[in-house]
Amino acid sequence: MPTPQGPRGRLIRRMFTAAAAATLLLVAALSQQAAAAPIGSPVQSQIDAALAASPGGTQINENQISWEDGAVILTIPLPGERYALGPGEEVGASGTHDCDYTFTCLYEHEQFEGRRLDFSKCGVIYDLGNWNFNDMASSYHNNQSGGARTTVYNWEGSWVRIWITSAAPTWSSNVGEDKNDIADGIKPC
Ligand SMILES: [Ca+2]
Repeated sequence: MPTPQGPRGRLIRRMFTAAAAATLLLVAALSQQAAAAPIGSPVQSQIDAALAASPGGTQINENQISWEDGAVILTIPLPGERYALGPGEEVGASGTHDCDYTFTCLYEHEQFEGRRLDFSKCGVIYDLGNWNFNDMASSYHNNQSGGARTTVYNWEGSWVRIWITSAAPTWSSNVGEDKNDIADGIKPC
């Protein structure tokens, strides 16, 4: 979150205490997130928004979109569900790292909750902003074949690595406070 620049920024900094400024930043962050993925909005409207934001996708069922012939799949939790589950997927007892074999997945929230993005193509860095998923990833599951490792990046004018997974299969239910909600790019393998 950049600090306000210029005369208006200096005025703002004078006007508010550090605590008030922190609150403003939090509100701005929350409203930015709400704009990207309206909480509680119908699944189909989220699907429509994702299709519009990232052309070339195909809705493959009620709550999933596929791009690049299935190399990228977005799954949106169904109403009342904390987990993004595709057809036939079930929730484990205490959260579930449920990325399909040969894919590496990012989850919107810790404990593998919220929207899920699945990737399976090597050699490219995907911009998570294409799926309104920048600054959101909180947990992951790398379930690719052959011990592949996934690299995740923050955008700081260039791609800056924030984590690389262990050899698949591997997962994290919580990437940690310093890495939470900052990822902007992923190199699946
Ligand atoms: Ca970021």
